[in-house]
Amino acid sequence: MEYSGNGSSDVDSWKEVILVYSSALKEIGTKLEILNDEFQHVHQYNPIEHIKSRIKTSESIVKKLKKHGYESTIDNMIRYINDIAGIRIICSFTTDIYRIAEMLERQSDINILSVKDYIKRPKPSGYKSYHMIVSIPIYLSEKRVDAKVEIQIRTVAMDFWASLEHKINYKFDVNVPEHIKTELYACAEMVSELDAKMLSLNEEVKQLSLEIPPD
Ligand code: 0O2
Repeated sequence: MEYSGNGSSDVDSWKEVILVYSSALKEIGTKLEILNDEFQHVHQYNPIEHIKSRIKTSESIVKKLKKHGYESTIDNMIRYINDIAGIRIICSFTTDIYRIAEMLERQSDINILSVKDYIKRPKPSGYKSYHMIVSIPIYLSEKRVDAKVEIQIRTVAMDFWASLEHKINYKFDVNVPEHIKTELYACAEMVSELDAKMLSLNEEVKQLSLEIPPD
């Protein structure tokens, strides 16, 4: 059953919404920790550098609803805002991104609702990241509800770029001067080059360590 709020007073509904989405973040967070630990056990390597999660602020939710022309109601936020619960997974290499996405896709209780691959098709700004909207069952005392979570997977370098670009957009209230946009786009290209270089270097080192016999 898709989560649709509890129909009681606004304050109670809001508390339940936060509880459900926080639980969804915990569930996905635990799954990721398990995958990372198991990967370390099998391959002696951690694909995940770190994870950040957050519940979208009520102000940002209202702003987004307004932007899309919806009234600010609890029903509308559950139905139309896909990133009330958001989790960001930061990895070292682009190959890790697809590895993590595949590991999540294989989990039978995670339902993939949509995927946007901004690595294969970057945004005009230069933004790169792999986005998934998933839903996950949450078992409350008297019902099971499915809560949506936005998962963003990106490399350390992509994350560095996105954080700065986000700060710049905020500072200029989206009216970013053209020359800064151009510079940012050029930096995004450098990020791609750096990611590709680091990946090939790592592959080469892996190959060399395979060739070196142990003592
Ligand atoms: P915040 O403050 O990070 O939560 P949507 O509007 O989400 O329904 P959209 O725009 O198609 O639909 O979703 P998309 O493209 O998957 O982007 C969702 C999130 O990705 C954004 O959330 C940002 O976190 C991030 N993002 C997308 N494009 C850019 C970009 O050009 N630069 C940066 N720095 N981040 C981006 P919010 O809600 O916009 O913001």
